Formats: sequence, C-alpha cells, structure tokens
Amino acid sequence: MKNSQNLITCIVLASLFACSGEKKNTEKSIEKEIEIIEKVVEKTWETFNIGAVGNTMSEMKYDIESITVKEGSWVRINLENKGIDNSMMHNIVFINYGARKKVASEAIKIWPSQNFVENKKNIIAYSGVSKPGETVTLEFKAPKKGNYEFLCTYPGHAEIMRGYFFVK
Ligand SMILES: [Cu+2]
Repeated sequence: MKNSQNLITCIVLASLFACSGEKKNTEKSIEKEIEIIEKVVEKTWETFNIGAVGNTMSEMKYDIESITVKEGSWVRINLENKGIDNSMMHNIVFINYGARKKVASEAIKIWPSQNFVENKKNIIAYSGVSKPGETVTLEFKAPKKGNYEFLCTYPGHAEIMRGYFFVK
C-alpha cells in the first residue's frame, strides 16, 4: 500500500516538473520569436531635444512642458543641460502619473544613486545625470496609452523641473 502511494506521488511530482519545464521552454521560444520580430520590424522613433535652462533654483526649467508620443513607438530624449552654474545638475525621469512627490522624496534620500528601489514600479525610464554643458540621451519604448509625468530628481528640482508625458 505504502509503495503504491509512493509510486503515485512520484508520478505526480514527475509530471509537475515535466509540465513546468515545458512551460519554461514555450516562454523561451516566444521570447526568442519576439526578439526576432523586433529585429525585423523597424522601430519607430520619436526624438525630442529638450533643454534644461537656467542657472538658479528659481530660473531652472525644461524648455518643454509636455511630450506626446504614439503607443508602441520608441522615444529618444536628448537632454541638453544649458546651464553654466556648477550646481545645475539635471536628469529626466519618466514616471506614472501622480507619483512625482513620492519619487522626488525618495530620490533625495538616494541621490546621486538612481536605483529607485522603493518606487521602482512608478519609474518608466530615466536618464543619466547631465552636468552643465552636457547632453545625455535616454531611449525607451513608450508605455501603454495613458498620461504620465516627467521630472528632474536632483534634490530640490522636482517642484519646478517637471512636465507631462502623454501616450496616445
Ligand atoms: Cu534639475
């Protein structure tokens, strides 16, 4: 009796492992197919040249208030830091709508790291830090249709260095 129970347990376990193994293989082959398709289908890029202007905490801003892109397109942001004062360091971080204060307050704690551990789910994409005179480029795939925001997470900048990101 005990032996037959063990045998059944073995069969059940073996089939479970077999199933999960098969599932993994299917996922892998789907991922590979997607990779191939993405290589064949040309990406549609939407490029934005954004300037970060100003040399004081009250002057500084992005020279663009909003960005609108099509769903499924690839977004390329060239962020040029047009400041000359060394305290003017900027980045650009795309986030879920309404998460600006949360993301900004976490960024202050972790600056200059940009790991966004606590609020990672709110981050869509982020650039590197641009010093005065530098341009940084950020490329990412537009998320699903909806309203989003962007901001600079350098401590103290998020209140005025911000804008809206619309995916249509
Ligand atoms: Cu900034």
